[in-house]
Amino acid sequence: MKLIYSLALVLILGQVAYSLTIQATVRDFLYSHPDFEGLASYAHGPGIVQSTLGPDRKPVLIGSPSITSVATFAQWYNDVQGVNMKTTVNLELTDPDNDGVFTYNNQAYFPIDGQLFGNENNGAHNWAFTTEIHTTFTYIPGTKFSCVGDDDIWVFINDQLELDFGGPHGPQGGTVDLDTLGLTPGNTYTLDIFQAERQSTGSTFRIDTSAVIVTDPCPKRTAARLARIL
Ligand SMILES: [Ca+2]
Ligand SMILES: [Ca+2]
Ligand SMILES: [Ca+2]
Repeated sequence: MKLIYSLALVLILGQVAYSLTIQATVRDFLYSHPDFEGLASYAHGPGIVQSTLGPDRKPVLIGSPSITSVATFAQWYNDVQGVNMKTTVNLELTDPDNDGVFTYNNQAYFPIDGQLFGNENNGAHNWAFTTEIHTTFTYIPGTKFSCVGDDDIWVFINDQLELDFGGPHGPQGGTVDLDTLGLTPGNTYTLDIFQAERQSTGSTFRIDTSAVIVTDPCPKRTAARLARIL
């Protein structure tokens, strides 16, 4: 999975406007899956998954009344025939105010409407899905990473759980000050983001960051981005 710079193409008032595209895997589930929709419990909060990413680069379940079992949770971010279907979506982060903070803000996050298993219930949206993102960033002092979502949101930086908002809930999230993590400036670190939309009436997903300066197929663009932030 790659994070790709899409680049500096739009000139606004003489300034170059950059955008950044995060590639995500979205897996679709049916309402009949026991962890999605019509949940017996809406328990949410920190501590549902372990603080270190698993060796397969997936969250490791500790447990929650809102999640049926280790076996059902393992289906959230893995391909299981007959249980889920997947596609790839691009989340475009933009910086229209040119302050170096790139934002993806989707208050109606329905990336697979009319796709995969299709819309359920009233047919307005395809609810019940997960989002999985794996990428890397180059650490620069003074940068931050923010993520807010509905429902579950887990963000691992350098394989450690830094944003822990599991369970079905309204929009929740926070900001990681990357200066507090003991990272070495100029080094590259992993960033792994996991979301789940488990209960209808709302689905949101927002990322704000000045930090994600990632694996770019064009080194000149990466250099330009680094120079712009530094
Ligand atoms: Ca901005
Ligand atoms: Ca679905
Ligand atoms: Ca929801």
